[in-house]
Parts: sequence; C-alpha cells; structure tokens
Amino acid sequence: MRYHKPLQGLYSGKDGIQRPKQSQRVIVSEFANLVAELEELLENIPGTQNLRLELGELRRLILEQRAPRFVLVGRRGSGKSSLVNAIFGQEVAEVGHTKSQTGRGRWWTYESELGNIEILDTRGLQEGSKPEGEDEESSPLESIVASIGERLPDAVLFLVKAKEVDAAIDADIDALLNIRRRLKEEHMPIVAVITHVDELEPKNVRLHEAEDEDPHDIEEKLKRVQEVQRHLDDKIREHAELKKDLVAVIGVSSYMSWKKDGTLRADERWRIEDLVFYLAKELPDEAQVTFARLSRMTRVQRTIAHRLTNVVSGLCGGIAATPLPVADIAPITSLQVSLVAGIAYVSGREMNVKTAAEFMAAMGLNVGIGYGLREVARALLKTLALGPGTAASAAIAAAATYGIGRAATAYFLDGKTIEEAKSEFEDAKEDGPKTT
Ligand SMILES: Nc1nc2c(ncn2[C@@H]2O[C@H](COP(=O)(O)OP(=O)(O)O)[C@@H](O)[C@H]2O)c(=O)[nH]1
Ligand SMILES: [Mg+2]
Repeated sequence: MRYHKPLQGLYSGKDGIQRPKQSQRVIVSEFANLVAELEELLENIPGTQNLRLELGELRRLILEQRAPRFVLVGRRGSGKSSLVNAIFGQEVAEVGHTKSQTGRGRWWTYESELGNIEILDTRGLQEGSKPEGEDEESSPLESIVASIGERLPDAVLFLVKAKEVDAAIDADIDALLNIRRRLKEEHMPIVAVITHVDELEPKNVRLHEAEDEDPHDIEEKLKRVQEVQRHLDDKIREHAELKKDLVAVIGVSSYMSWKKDGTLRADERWRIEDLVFYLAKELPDEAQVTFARLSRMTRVQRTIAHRLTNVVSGLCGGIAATPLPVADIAPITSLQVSLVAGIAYVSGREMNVKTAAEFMAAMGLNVGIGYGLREVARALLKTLALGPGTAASAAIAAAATYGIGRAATAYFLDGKTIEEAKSEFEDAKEDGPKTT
C-alpha cells in the first residue's frame, strides 16, 4: 500500500499547523486508501490508462490539496491587504496602517476557517520604505528571490491604483520585471489588478450597485475602467518578457469595511468574483479546491463541482466496464459517496461521510446506517444493483454518478431544496454525463 502526503489546507489552527477534524480525517484516509487500491488494481489491467489519469486528477484535487500561493507586487496603499480580504470576503489582513504591516520578502499565511492563502508581499521593491523589525542584511530583491526559490508561487498579482495607471508606474513595472527575470524559464501567470476603480469619474456612481444608478453614468464609468485597463495592458505588453505571461488586466474595487466588533460595515466589492474566477483558472489542481472553498464564491465553486462530477462519473463508468480481479471493495459507490462529500466540502462544509450519507438517503438511495465510507458504499451497492463488467452497467454507473454530482451541486451550492435536488438527480441521470 502506498502512503501519501498528509492533506494540506483542510483545517488549521492558529499556528498554521494542519489539523483535520476526526471525522474528516477518517474519510480522507479511507478515500486515500481507495484511490491507492484502485491505482494498484488498474496498473496490471491493459487499456486503463485513462482511468489512471482520472484517478491522478482526483488525487491532486482532493488528496494533495494545498493553499494557493500568490506574489503581490504593488506599492503601499495600492490595496494589497484589501485585495486579500476581498478574496476571502473576510478580514484576514490589516488594512491601511501608516506603518508597514507586512515584512517584505517572506511568505505569509492568511488564514480563515475555510482555508489559507500564502502571500509573498514584495512592497519595498519600488519604494525605500523599511518594514518594522526588518533585518537590513539583504536587499529587498534578494530576499524576495530567495523566498521564490524556496516556494514557487502559482501567480503574480500586479496591483496598480486606477488613478495612478496614467502616472509614473515605470517603477512598478520595473519591480515586476525584476521578479520576472529572476524566475528565468518558469511559467508564471501575471494578473494585473487595477484597484480603486470606484474612484474613477464620475466619482459617486456606484458600480457595485449599478442597478440603482443612471445607466448613462454607469456607461461612462465603465468606459473609464476600460480605458485604464487598455492603458495598463499596453504598458505591460511593451515588455516581451511580461507579455507572454500576462493572462488578464482587470479593474476591481476591493473596498470592504468592518466594525471594531468584527461585523461587516460595508461591502463595495466589484468584479472580485471575476478576478477570483480568472485566478482559479491559473492555479494547479492542488490549489483549486482550497481557493474555491475559501472564496465563498458560488460561481467558482460550481466550476470545481462540475469538474469533480465529470471526473468521478467517467471513473465510475470505466470501472464498471472493467472486470476487477478483487471484489472486496465497492469502488463505484465509494467514489459516489466521496463525490458528494467533496462537493459539500467545496461549498464550505466539513468533509465527512455523515453529510454525504444523509444527503444520499434524502435522494432516496439506501445508504444504511454506517458512517464509514466502505459501509455506506456497500449498502448503496445493493440499492443500485450494478452488475460489473458490462457496457450497460458502465453506462448506468456513469449516469447515476453524474446525477448524484448534479444533485449535490444543486443542493450544496445552488441552495436548492432536497426535493429540487432529487428531481435534478432524476433528470441528470436520464441525460447522462456531458461528453466534454
Ligand atoms: N475606494 C477604494 N478603497 C480601497 C480599495 N482598495 C483598498 N482601498 C483602501 O486603500 C487604503 C490602502 O489599502 P491597503 O489594502 O492597506 O493597501 P496596501 O498598503 O497595499 O496593503 C485603505 O484605506 C483601503 O481601505 C478599492 O478598491 N477602493
Ligand atoms: Mg498592506
């Protein structure tokens, strides 16, 4: 039996050490064993290359999860801390203090109960400021480069204030170039974020509440946003080294404010969801689930849920068509229970067999009363009555799994009722998985 890296990002204490809850640990280790057993079984069966690839994908998405890692390039006051808060939808970073809040050149973990993000703050590259408690031994660039060598980031976020895009941003672009050059041949997506676009003219027109504003005012403001986006895009593309890695230039408002007691006072975020969506596409599989979960953004979470559903239904169909030499495990139903648990997890719930089993019972599937993955899977196996090794059972297994995934998405992500999820299950089962 192979052993695996412990699951990252599932649950962490204040000290940043990962401590999954007991029930979560159980399903994760059972799921890890299932994947390993299937990999071992399939290794000796010819023609199962695709199944093994799909298992690898699931392994990366669920078992090898880790926090996404971003480098932030932007001056003090450009809105780096605010952007981190805006992505979480929660106050995880201190905003707007005159003293530097973040030391330069080292990785910081921002934590929420839903997951963590690791940030390398490069401020200091384009200004002479010196954060508190900073040792003055190494230059800012050297310490940043050392941190990047230690842990490769997933993407670079280049932040510029909307009103400064026209002004002298050459120093900012130099900072970006400096980092880009040190990365040599590594691929490094760059997402340019124009912050404070709410402050563009006409000033008091609220983009985040556009439906209450005069459409002409909104149109005028959106035109300004597009202008600054185009301008920054042109500026970055002047440099061939940056051009090849630039994936998006996007204007946003990150403004949120909290009262002293922690309650939300204002949420004036605009296009942060689009930004999160672009960023998610650039992340490796290992960081996708954590990012979607902690963002609390349904659109991003739905994308992951669909992907999990497609992978798992493909796997279930393939497994049903493959006569496995060992009948001891109930891989198809175990995968189905894991799929539901995974979608519930992406939605922000704890990952456990109980939640998944309760949901499946509500769908009218007999899952018995056990709370172990295998117990539930065996009970479910009787209900679904899947005979192994035929094309017909393969189609049924894939369609049933697809229906389960769609129903779980409707219930956990779209806020549908159990009844609505149940009819989604019946409909999706009929239509079968999409062949995309
Ligand atoms: N109106 C508006 N204010 C913002 C936005 N982003 C940040 N701010 C404000 O700009 C100031 C500096 O932001 P901060 O996140 O601390 O910048 P940092 O120094 O780069 O970390 C704070 O007062 C924030 O509330 C934005 O998109 N719109
Ligand atoms: Mg800050």
